[in-house]
Amino acid sequence: MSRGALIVVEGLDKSGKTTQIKNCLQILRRDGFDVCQLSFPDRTTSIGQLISSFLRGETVLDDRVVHLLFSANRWEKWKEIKERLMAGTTILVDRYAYSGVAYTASKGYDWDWCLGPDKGLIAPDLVIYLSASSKVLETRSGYGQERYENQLFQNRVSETFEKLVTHKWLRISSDRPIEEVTHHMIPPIRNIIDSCQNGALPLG
Ligand code: T5A
Ligand code: NA
Repeated sequence: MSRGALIVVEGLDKSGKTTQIKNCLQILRRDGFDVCQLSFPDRTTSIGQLISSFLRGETVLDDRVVHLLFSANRWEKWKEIKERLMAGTTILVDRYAYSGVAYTASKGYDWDWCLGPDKGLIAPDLVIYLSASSKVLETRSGYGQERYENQLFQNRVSETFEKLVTHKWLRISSDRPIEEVTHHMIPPIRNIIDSCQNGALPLG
């Protein structure tokens, strides 16, 4: 039985991750691929609700507590992710451990400490980084409603993301029409699904 691919989409707030994953799912399903979506934070769990309330500014929590909650929120999906991949389903994930490091390290916390809690999570087969300047993103609808959505902090997060980007990441500019971004995402996603199905990539 061939496994599915774990594909992560990262980027600053309002870079279009949710929009792009929705479009990609639609196209891939139309073409017969077995694909599903997960998002982090997953606000539906009790841990996710704590995070959501913090992001909306309704709860005050120590930054380190929040960091650990974000990580716990991924760990509570670990088993489900593994089972779905093994069953052959490809998962498109809206943010993952990279966001965890990028946002907390941008507040000045120790890099290794930030990495620690997520160690052992399943490694993605592909990370797509949707890049755009914080100036562009600021104009997108809904911007500014949650805690980290201000240019000063987003610029710092952007610099921290740059430290996480490796040659294996695919950087796609999201400062262009939605359909154009989708058009650039589909071929590499198809390639990685193929590689996983023919066993070229072991589960990380
Ligand atoms: N966080 C997250 C941490 O601190 N640690 C962690 O471990 C994790 C996982 C919430 C916050 O939590 C932080 C990061 C975040 O600050 P979230 O729920 O993913 O994380 O919040 P956002 O990133 O803000 O997610 P959004 O859903 O709000 O933004 P998206 O998904 O990037 O953007 P999207 O697709 O909703 O688009 C936003 C708007 O822009 C338009 C869309 O139509 C929409 O109106 N748009 C475009 N407009 C023009 N051109 C394009 N190409 C466009 N693409 C989208
Ligand atoms: Na946000």
